[in-house]
Amino acid sequence: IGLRPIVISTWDFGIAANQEAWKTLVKGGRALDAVEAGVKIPEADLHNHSVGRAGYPDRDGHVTLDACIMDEFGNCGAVAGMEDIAHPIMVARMVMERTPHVLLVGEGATQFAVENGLKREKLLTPESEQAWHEWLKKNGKYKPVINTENKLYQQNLPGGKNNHDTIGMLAIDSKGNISGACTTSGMAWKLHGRVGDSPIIGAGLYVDNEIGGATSTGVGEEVIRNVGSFLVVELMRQGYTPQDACKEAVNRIIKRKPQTAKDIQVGFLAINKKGEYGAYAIQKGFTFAVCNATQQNLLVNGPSFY
Ligand code: SD4
Repeated sequence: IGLRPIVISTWDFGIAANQEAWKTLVKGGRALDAVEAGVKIPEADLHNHSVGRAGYPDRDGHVTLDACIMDEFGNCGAVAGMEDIAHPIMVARMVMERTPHVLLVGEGATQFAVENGLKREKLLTPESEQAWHEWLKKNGKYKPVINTENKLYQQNLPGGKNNHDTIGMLAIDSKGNISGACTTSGMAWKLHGRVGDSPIIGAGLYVDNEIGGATSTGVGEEVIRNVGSFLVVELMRQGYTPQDACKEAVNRIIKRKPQTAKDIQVGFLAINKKGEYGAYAIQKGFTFAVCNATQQNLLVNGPSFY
């Protein structure tokens, strides 16, 4: 704790993502480049059905991707409900650096990505399509399930031990600058057009280079309602430790909707300027990965309310 550079990210697929980010950080590179490179690993992973390519589709069979990125200057970019582009985090960064805008959605985001050199391609894999057909046969109604992508992953890939969900990543580089990235295919079987917290600056991700950064995973609606990641950073500004800030943000969600909160998962992950980190979730089972000069693949079980 307290060591910089450092990179942390949500869930156990964060270990591999952190190691990729570390390659940039250890060379003295910028945190922004590190988080972009890091989250591209789960975006490309075909075994991962909740981020990027091979993500589970929405109710109507469309794979729609959400991502955002934020740097040490407060620059930010995002895409939401984007189809047919394998690396939404790259597009989010292009929105940040090449347009006067923050958020592009749907076909406009895809067009912008293509104009900027990315390939339009099919992201729905036969495996994900089959899982969708099975879901349609079974119930065909959308209802959030705690750590849902994780359970679906394990059902669909026997022997798969990993948790798989949205990846949120926060890094501090050797200059002490902070950046963050967040990318997801959103809740599996969501309504077409539904956008969660992950591409919303302040909800799924927030960075303030003076204070720290925060990111979230779980049912995005509850995170948006409470402007979760912004709240966590503001609490750290008031002196909360990263873990206490995450805990207070989770408590707000529970207090506002206790009946809903019982049945859903939301987890926050945060880091402060000193490189201290912490997390807190509504339900058990929220893990996060830490990588710095002394430990490359630490996996921590986040504390939880229940
Ligand atoms: C969303 N927060 O779209 C994301 C997805 C997620 O567990 O993290 N699911 O709401």
